[in-house]
Amino acid sequence: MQRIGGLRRLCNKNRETGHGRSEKRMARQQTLAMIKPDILQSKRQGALLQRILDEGFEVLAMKQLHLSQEQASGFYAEHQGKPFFENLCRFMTSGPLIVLALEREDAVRQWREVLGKTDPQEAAPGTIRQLFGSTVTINAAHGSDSVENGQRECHYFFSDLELR
Ligand code: IDP
Ligand code: MG
Repeated sequence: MQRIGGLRRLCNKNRETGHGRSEKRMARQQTLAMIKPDILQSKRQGALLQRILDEGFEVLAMKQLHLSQEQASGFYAEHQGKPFFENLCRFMTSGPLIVLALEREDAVRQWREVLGKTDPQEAAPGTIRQLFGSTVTINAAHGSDSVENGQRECHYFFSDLELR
């Protein structure tokens, strides 16, 4: 009993001070991914989901939806007024898409890296947008761009209960 108590205190101490193995661990994060309508239209959502799993992301929650104009423009509110906004919303409402709350260490940065740059022509070889994307608008998938936006965007589509 004594030893177990001592061990627990040591573990807690490491967590507080950042000493020991825990120091090197990145915090687990949640990020929102979307498999965009072009991929469902061409029946490649299975391949894209497999890539997500192969990259080590845990799927916390997932659902297929057909967004309304209101839902799409609400989700992309930060882009309202930009020249591509109308086209973006038209594309995102053109057919069903899949939203996924993903979790892993350093999830936001890792998922953006796997996704590649917004424009598939500029995305690095092997990234999702380079492999699956067509144009700067029709670019296969979405990823949150910060930890804060990851939380906000996951909660746009999922309840607290679904996100554990
Ligand atoms: P991101 O998806 O890489 O974060 P954002 O700048 O947040 O890129 O833009 C949101 C989405 O709007 C992009 O994924 C893409 O579908 C579309 N988009 C962004 N920039 C352009 C553009 O310059 N022309 C056309 N569509 C764009
Ligand atoms: Mg963005």
